[in-house]
Amino acid sequence: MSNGAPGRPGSPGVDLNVTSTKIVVAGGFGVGKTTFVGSVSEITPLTTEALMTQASVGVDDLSATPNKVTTTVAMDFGRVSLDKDLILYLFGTPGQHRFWFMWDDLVRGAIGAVVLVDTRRLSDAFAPIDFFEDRELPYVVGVNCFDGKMHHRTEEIRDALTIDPSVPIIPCDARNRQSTKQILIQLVEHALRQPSLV
Ligand SMILES: Nc1nc2c(ncn2[C@@H]2O[C@H](COP(=O)(O)OP(=O)(O)OP(=O)(O)O)[C@@H](O)[C@H]2O)c(=O)[nH]1
Ligand SMILES: [Mg+2]
Repeated sequence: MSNGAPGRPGSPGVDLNVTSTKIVVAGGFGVGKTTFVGSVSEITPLTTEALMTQASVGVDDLSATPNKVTTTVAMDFGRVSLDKDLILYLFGTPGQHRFWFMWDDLVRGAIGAVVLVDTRRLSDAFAPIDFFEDRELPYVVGVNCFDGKMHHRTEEIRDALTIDPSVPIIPCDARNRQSTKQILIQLVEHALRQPSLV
């Protein structure tokens, strides 16, 4: 983790006890990444949404999210203070496969990731989980409960996606700040348990 306090050490207003770090919010198309960053960020999030057009018909599956009219074409960015001396900078990935080439740049320097999954489309989670497994970046799985329902139990999700028992799988509502903040707290705790960060 790096000290993210702006300005020179000793400058007025600079708190050297403040630590800032980078977190990635990833997952398949339309699982709620932009919603997650927007609900938890204490600054107006930076978004890069583009309108979905006719060109995406047959390419992007909107059956689970029929009200979705935009998609992220580069990244989401937000900030959240977990407590008075820990600031997280959140980077949300684009979900469409054609933009996945950006993921490697987006994860550079991150201490961990939230992988959001939608239990109605569990198979979409394989590729994002593989991505973080391959790079050995700590991650937690956030199960975004669309319509308040989890279509599979936590242990069924773990089995289906062959997720290691040490990886937290946490139900959430991406629209709810308390819920998304809890996931970030669990991610930081999970990342701190990794031998490479101790
Ligand atoms: N009912 C419900 N709708 C949600 C929830 N989270 C997101 N949505 C809706 O689902 C749609 C997709 O949300 P986004 O946040 O754009 O998803 P995304 O993962 O950023 O999508 P891409 O960037 O296109 O991959 C939007 O219409 C949201 O309003 C949720 O927890 N419950
Ligand atoms: Mg998005």
